[in-house]
This record gives sequence, C-alpha cells and structure tokens, in this order.
Amino acid sequence: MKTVVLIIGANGQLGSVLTESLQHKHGKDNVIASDLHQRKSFDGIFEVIDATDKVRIQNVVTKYNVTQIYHLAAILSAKGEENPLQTWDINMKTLFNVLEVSRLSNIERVFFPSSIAVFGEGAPLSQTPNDAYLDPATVYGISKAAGENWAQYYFLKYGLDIRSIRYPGVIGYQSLPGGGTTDYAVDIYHKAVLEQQFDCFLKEDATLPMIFMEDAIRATIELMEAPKENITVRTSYNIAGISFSPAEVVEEIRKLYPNFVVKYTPDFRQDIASRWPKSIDDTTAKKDWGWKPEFDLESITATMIQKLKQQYKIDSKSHNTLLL
Ligand code: AKB
Repeated sequence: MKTVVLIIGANGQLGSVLTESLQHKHGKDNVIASDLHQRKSFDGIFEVIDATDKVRIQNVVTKYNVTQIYHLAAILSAKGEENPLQTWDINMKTLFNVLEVSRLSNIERVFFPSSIAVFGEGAPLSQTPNDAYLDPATVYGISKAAGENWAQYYFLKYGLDIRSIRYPGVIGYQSLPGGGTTDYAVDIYHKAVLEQQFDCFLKEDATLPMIFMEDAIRATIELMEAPKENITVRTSYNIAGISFSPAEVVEEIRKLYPNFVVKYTPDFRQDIASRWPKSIDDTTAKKDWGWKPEFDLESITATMIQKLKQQYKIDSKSHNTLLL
C-alpha cells in the first residue's frame, strides 16, 4: 500500500522541518501538510485544518486516502499555563480526534509527540528512566502524560499502531519554537549572531535535556519505520541528545562571540524547568530501534551560528547584517 502522510501542526517548530523530510522520503504528492493557517509560499499539498474539528480531519483523511498521521499540534508548557483549562481542552480534544479518526479509518501508523514535561518531582532528576513515576506540574505535561496513556489504550484495545517520543527541548535554525520553557536555547543563538544582548528567563545553572533538530527528525522517522515487533513501549520513548545549562551554552557561544552579553532574569519558566529532568536515560529507545544522537553542544553551536548567519545574510568577516 502507498504511504500517504498527514501532518497536523505542520507550521510549528518541528512540524515545518519534519514536513520537508517526509516530502523528501515519500514524495510531495504523498505528504499533506496541515495547520490552522495556510503557510505562505509552501511547496506541496496544504490543507487548513483546525484539529479540534474531527469532521474536518476525517474529510482530509478520506480525500487523500491517508495512511499515516503525525499529530504535532499542541499548546506547550509555558504558554499552556496562561489558560490551563483551555490548554487541556485543546491538547486532549485534538488528540482524541486523531485517535478516533485513525481507529475508524484504519490508519496504519500514528505519531504522537510527548515531552520531558511528563516528569515531575517524583522522578529522578538525573538519567530519568523511561518508566519513572509521572507527576507533571504543568497542564501541558499533564496532557502529555494522559495522552501517552490514551495512546497505549488505543494500541491495547483497538490495535492502533501509535508510536511516541518524549522530546527534550528541540534546537534548530530552520524554525522558531513558540510557548515552551526550552525556547531560550534557540533564541540565544539568534541574539548571538545579531550581536544583541540576550535576556535569559532561566537561571544560569538550569540544566535541561536538549536535542538538535536533525537528531529529533531522524529519531521520529526511525521510530516510525521500526518493525512493529520491536516497539515494546506504547506510552512514549525517552530519547536523549545532550544536556546543558544556559551558562554552558553561553560559554560555547563566547568562543565565537567573546563580547556576547547575557542578563539573567528568571521568571515562572524557571519553576517549570526546576521540576524537569536534567538528563534522560534512553536505553530502551537505543535497544528497541537503534536510537543514537549525533550532535553535541559544540557541533550544535557551530551549525546554529553558521546557518543563522546565512539566514540573516551576515558577512562572516565584517559581521554586518546585510538583510534580515
Ligand atoms: C517546552 O519547553 O514546552 C517544549 C518541551 C520540552 O516539550 N519544548
């Protein structure tokens, strides 16, 4: 059977990059990107979908004979705290719609992203195991922990082949994150190449698990391609990239920008970060589907700075911004 993929939340940080990778893999005609708003100058098939509308998802699935769904739409940790009940409603309603459409349309495979936000104070802070106790302290984390259990329920009850990863903070030059606690780790590189001061909303020693975009995309596709019998976790897989604090990334950036100025003004996001793991044990993902990260802080920093300079058209000798 031909693979036809629907990506819900294709305009987001991960979704926009994943869409391109899936287009590359399956062909532009077999990838349907969707989000709340039409993406400007998008090369491929795009459908406007509000994922709280189940009928709309079903219509698109039927129209294109979709066989796989990547459901990436969600309100993240920091933004989610502004309106907890609305965050719960949106994150859960969109997930239930995807689960139900997938079950009723015999969708062959579904991807549901979870997050390190599922962990709270009951889990070890270091090398947090896959099966650690989940007591999340944000509504986003609560919705992801519940979502993981619902994913497993649909697998056990209906045989739906749904797979999931608990992403750390994702760092990429291709797109901007929105509303997360780990967003600082992308913004900081933009400020560095623009030679502007960076105001950090976390403390300088707030170590968090992070992953480079290339590794995150590769992990997602590798998990989705793994043989069904290898998948032993139907809630969600821990994956680790690297862990670092704001002070450590600043030190790395200052090797290239010695005058980079950072001011620390921790806000409510520091409270969120302080309850999340500092590092992740991803032994199960390594064993089940061969997960292996490739990027460390040095290679992430070098790539981020090189690519962002190209994007901002900054001349590497003069460091002048020619065009934004
Ligand atoms: C966030 O900070 O909310 C996300 C996440 C870790 O899931 N980047």
